Amino acid sequence: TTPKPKIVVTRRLPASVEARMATLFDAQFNIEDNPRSQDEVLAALEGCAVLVSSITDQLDAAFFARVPKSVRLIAQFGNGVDNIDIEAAYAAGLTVTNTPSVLTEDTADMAMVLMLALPRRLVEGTQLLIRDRHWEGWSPTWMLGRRLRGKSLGIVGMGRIGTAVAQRARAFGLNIHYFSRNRRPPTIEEKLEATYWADLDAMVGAVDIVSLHTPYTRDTYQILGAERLARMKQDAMVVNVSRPELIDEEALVTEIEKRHLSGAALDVFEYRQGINPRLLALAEANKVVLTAHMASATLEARVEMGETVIVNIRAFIDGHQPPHRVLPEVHGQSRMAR
Ligand code: 8YV
Repeated sequence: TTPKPKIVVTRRLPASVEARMATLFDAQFNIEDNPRSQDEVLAALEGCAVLVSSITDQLDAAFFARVPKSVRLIAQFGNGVDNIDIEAAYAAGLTVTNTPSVLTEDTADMAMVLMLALPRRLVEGTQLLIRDRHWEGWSPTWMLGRRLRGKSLGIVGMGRIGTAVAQRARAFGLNIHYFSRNRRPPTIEEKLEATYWADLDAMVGAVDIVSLHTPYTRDTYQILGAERLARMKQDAMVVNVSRPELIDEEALVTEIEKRHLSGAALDVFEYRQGINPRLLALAEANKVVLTAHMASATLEARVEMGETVIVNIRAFIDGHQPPHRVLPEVHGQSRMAR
């Protein structure tokens, strides 16, 4: 029998996924689940064919310059691949895959949770009771929020996740607008009752909520920058379940502090140099709702992501085209491409 392919998995995965990987592959797991340095990953990879990476691994050009010759595939556990220099990977003769689709619906659900949480004062309502341990009781003007129905939603990036958000948002009575690299066919636009905008500046200035669903590539860095934020409607709101780098966070904070924007609901924000204290202050004042990169964090999605990684690895090892190959010309230029 041929020996099992050697793989390195950089982070802990659900037990059922690791168990299946252990039967199919000669797998090295990261029992401590600590984010590993590039040197540690490179050392572990010696003689291995596949790296199962995730967002916490920085796989840049320097990494691919040093990656052992035995390594042929980077199988990302995740949809976003902004931690990988895709061009450098292919230039070094490697293939890159990801795990799209299986996290689409859960991520879209979280976008709706966030979109509703702020205007319907979800976090504030809970915190109040925890703080006071007491409630005076209902009154007609108690905790009035604002309704979502009838408002307009501007989706930036109408791919799988953006489309799933549009479907949900329709059911909540929102009017759907979108900007996207690729305009969707008329049948899809009709089904979603979505209005396409070729001009992002114009769309951003016309909607009540801007929600980001584009990957972080070279073209999307701070796609919601200071100028666009300044163009947004009075009392408009921002939702982000994608990547922090899509927003000029300082400018966002300023627009909320100035009471131009009503707030933001963010699953992603800068944290590596510390979470912005002004952002936290706005969260304390219930102008901002923060969750910490949880949009796809369901057990079901994580298991399916693991299964998708396995499907990609097996196809690749068997000499077939892995089903979820990431190609720079389709995905967009990697943010790290020079
Ligand atoms: C994960 C994600 O938390 O898939 C993505 O792009 O952001 C999340 O599903 C993480 O990236 C796993 O690597």
